[in-house]
Amino acid sequence: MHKSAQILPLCQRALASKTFGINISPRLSSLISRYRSTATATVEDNVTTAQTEVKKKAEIKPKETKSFAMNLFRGRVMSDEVFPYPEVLTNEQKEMLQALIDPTAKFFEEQNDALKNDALEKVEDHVMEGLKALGAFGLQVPEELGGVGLSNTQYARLVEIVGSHDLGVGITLGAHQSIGFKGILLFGTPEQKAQYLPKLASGENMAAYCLTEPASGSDAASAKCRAELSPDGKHFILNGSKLWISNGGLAEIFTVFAQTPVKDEKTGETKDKLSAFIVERSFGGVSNGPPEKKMGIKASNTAEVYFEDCPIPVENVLGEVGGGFKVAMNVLNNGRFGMAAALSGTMNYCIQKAIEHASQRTQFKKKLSDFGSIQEKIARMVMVQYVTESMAYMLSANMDQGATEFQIEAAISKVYASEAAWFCADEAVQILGGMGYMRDCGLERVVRDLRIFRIFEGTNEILRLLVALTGMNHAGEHLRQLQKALENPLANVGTLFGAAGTRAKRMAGMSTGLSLTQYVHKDLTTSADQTAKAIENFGFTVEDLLTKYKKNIINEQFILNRVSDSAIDIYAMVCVLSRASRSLSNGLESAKHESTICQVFCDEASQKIEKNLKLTHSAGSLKNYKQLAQISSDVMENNGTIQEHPLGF
Ligand code: MYA
Repeated sequence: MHKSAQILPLCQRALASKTFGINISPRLSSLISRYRSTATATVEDNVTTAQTEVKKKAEIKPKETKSFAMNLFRGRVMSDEVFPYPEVLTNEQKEMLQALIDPTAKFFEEQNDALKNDALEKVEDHVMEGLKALGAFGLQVPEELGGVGLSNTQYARLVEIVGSHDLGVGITLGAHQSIGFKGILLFGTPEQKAQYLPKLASGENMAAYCLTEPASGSDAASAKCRAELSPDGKHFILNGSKLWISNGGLAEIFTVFAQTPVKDEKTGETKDKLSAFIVERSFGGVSNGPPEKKMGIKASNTAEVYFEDCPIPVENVLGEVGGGFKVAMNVLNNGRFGMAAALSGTMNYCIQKAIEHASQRTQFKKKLSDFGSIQEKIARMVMVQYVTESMAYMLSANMDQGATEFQIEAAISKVYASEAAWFCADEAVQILGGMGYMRDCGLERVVRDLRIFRIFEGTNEILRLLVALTGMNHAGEHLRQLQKALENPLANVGTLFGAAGTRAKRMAGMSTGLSLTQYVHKDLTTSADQTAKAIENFGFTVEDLLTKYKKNIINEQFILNRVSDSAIDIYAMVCVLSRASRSLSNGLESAKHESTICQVFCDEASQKIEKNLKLTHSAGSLKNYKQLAQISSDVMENNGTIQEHPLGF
């Protein structure tokens, strides 16, 4: 019998069981009641306040997306963006990139002195001029507007070089083009682009991205800066201040986010909403504080920026009035691959330092590289660098191919890269020992420079929540659709067939049949199976969590962090599986090495995922989370640690 013929009666019987009390198996009954409770509860939570609105919402079909990460939260594999590992550069683009790589690397080797920039707390003037001459300030600006016209993938390859030499210079360049004027590239009108991009591309004008404020960091939407329309309707008058702005003391052009009163056409009510503006320093009323004294990336300028009755012509609204939050988020989403690429270069630098030392230094009559402890460190550094590189170029390729929903992948790449780079730098210092701790070695600066990467462009804590909640919201919408479909099973055979079949198999302890082997090289079959099992397990865990916590899942940060870590590891597994498979299939010289990295990484990651997913629901871990929260609140209440000193006084 065809499978659909079996499943549909099951669903009908299930519905009948609720309505007419027909006996069905306990397994199936539990299956259906869980469908019902999930979806019903999600809808019912809102019904009390706005019944009709919610009904309307439930009727809206949830979005289908090609994003691998979004689909992961439904326990599904959407292979389009991840298998095979994308190759997006045309021959012409490759040639152009190859022509740029050597001069860029040579420039950094011969002209730039990272330690000197760090000591001076600025990028040396001749370096800035040299970078301008190289076109480094307008890498992604279209050629007709004076830029180099690079794709995201080409840009990634060049910032990787910057990241391997000097993160202070990287932030100066990145704050300018990865986020500073990215809004103009993404949302600017043709007039705004023509007016601003040429001088930004040449480096004549520097740009800065102004989102963070003294009282608004992670909670970006709570910004206090305000822009009110002038009585003649020609200008917005901007007031307020922005904090820790990279290039804040150097920029002429600022992308500024400020609250503006916006009238809701339906209700007639006026509310404050963020709007994005292109602000020129020359408009007047713009000033900045002194350069901040920082732990690292000292060569980059960071300053407070003040706006006092700054008149912004209405033509300088970026996107729509009230649409600033969307602009802000999209700029950040679009910039994060650059950070992953730059940090992949930094990791290469750290690995190089570590292996040079480990191959030369002899202790106990053996080279350091012959000791297992050092071998493990080097191998792990190499693995996380490989993962980061694979993620960065997967993401940049997806963006070049026109992907629009990559916010989870972008957040994952930023989190993974910043933590992997921190690990690499720390291990490199450990391998070099006392020498690594000395300033002249270079690693000391890198460690200081890297610390900020887990904090800015979205803290890793906020991005972990973004990953988990964006994915779970997507999965939740589909669960709601299932509830609707169950109310009219005959008209929704397709929806019910897939979902009920998967769930029923799971309830029976069977695999849902999810497989990745068709996408990977045969040498990586075990890794593919481990990844498929992790995806299946992940999807079921997400569904269980949504069923249990419903919309209150947003308050369960201990659990969301484990969900997010699992999503990060699964995406990492898929990136390396895909890339190593391509290398094997193409017969690359490095294929065997990549395959080994892939196998170890997938094996360890699959164990970590299994553990993390258990930690989302096991009684012991839930108890621990409560106790951890208790410990924290006790200490907060006491305004310090509580225990008596071991000496008793
Ligand atoms: S720049 C400052 C960095 N600051 C941040 O990153 C702020 C972090 N905060 C946030 O991102 C948001 O406030 C969060 C949302 C995420 C907390 N993509 O109700 P909501 C949608 C698309 O969740 P909130 C710096 O550090 C969401 O779906 N959409 O909002 C300089 C919802 O839509 P809808 C998104 O609770 C560093 C709506 O928005 C996203 O208020 C310098 C509301 O969502 C998203 N991401 O908070 C670095 N998020 O209403 C230099 C939310 O339709 C660069 N939404 O359901 C270096 C580069 C490397 C070097 C390069 C070398 C050349």
